[in-house]
Amino acid sequence: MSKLKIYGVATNRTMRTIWLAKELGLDYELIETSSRDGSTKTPEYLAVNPNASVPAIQDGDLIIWESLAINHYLVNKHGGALAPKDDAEGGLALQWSFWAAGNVEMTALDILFNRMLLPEDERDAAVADGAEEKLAKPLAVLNGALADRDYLLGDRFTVADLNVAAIMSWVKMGRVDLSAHDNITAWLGRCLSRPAFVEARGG
Ligand SMILES: N[C@@H](CCC(=O)N[C@@H](CS)C(=O)NCC(=O)O)C(=O)O
Repeated sequence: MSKLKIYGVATNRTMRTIWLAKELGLDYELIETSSRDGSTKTPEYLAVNPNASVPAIQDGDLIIWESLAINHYLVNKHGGALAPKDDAEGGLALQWSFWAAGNVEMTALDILFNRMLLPEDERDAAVADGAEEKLAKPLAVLNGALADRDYLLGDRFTVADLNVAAIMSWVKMGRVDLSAHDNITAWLGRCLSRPAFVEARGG
């Protein structure tokens, strides 16, 4: 069986899949692919992911794109402590992944772009501040969910934590004020201090 191929670069959403692959101890090949050098738009890559975005994986004959779905596939395939142990955990893990993608990700990106990523003269502080206000509700939901537990599904780190924490790392990077959310701060600290995350980010 050929090695798992991960298309992307560690500085974008591909990091989520690299983080998981490292957590699972998978042997993989990172095929550097990025919109920055046009490699997401080659006919070869479009045959892998017609969205011209990363990450994508090829596992044998199977190709999957969408970072969070890739992570659910890999963890379900390889099992271990990060994998849901039954259907209930599987449902809850999906719930948290969809929740983070739908309620946090794009808002966090608005903040990140307008506070850090855009050239300074193109940043709009009002857009970033408005986005931060929009995050108040989902952050309260996440903080509440973590009130009586160390991790989203209970007492162990799972793919649900990995997917949500990867998105929440953008919130932290965007200097969103988390001072009213002690449970999130403690949980994010636990997740982002994991050696596999530190390694995936390049140390
Ligand atoms: N929902 C997709 C989003 C993929 C995505 O937008 N990836 C970015 C990198 S973080 C990308 O490849 N952008 C290139 C482009 O859209 O041209 C996922 O989670 O995988």
